[in-house]
Amino acid sequence: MDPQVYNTLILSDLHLGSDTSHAREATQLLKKISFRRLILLGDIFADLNFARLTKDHWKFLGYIRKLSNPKRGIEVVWVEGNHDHGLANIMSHLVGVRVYQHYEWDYRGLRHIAIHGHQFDGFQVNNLRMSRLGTSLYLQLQKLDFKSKPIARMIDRLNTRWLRMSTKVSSGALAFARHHEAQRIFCGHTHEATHIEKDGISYHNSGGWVDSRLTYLTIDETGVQIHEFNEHEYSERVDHRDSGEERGEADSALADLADESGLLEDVEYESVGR
Ligand SMILES: [Mn+2]
Repeated sequence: MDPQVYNTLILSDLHLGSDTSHAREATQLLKKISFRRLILLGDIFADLNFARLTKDHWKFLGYIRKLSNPKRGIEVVWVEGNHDHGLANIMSHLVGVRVYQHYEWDYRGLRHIAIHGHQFDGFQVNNLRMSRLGTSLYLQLQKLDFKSKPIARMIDRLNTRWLRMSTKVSSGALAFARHHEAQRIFCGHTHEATHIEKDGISYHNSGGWVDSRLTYLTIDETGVQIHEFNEHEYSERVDHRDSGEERGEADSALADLADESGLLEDVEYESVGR
């Protein structure tokens, strides 16, 4: 086991409920590495449809609940994303994690801010409903034949918009950090792990867990690092660990969460009516 204990681990954009969510790998990562603070930097959920959550998705949530047990001494923070909006508040009760719009902390004399990043993407803020519709359309398209030319062109256009968005988010975030006198700012939302330094402020994006690159950020005394999760590195160890007591605990947490999800369905209907 990696003896290193990171001060902070940041991951975002897991999109639980989407076919492309790598929840199993994300749980493997959380079990493998050690950290004092975990920041779930938004869009942990793809949408409000809990029926889409698979067993692996519930296991991830069960493990988050385990980590947030005060006995573990780990601070678990959930920062709302655009897909999480409203939902994160409900999940905080089920998973026992505090939810923030943006989270600020000091480490080694530097002010840090974690914010999902949709706040800097004009399209998302002004067209939240449109954006949700776009997401579900995109999820449907992923299941279709990409060789079909009109669809391939549409995906290309979406990707182009995504690239423009990435620049908007980084410049917006850097301005936000300057305004709040922070030296480091962390975002997700773009699904593109990246690092930019400008005028003494560093911007890091944690990428996501829905594409081919599964990425996360760590902070320790040596600085901020972007990592790429490599499944092969983990598979043997995880197979060995995924047995006995660990599994029993995860399953009972899962059963509890699944029980309570009946309640979540009612909340979902209520909020859709508004
Ligand atoms: Mn987002």
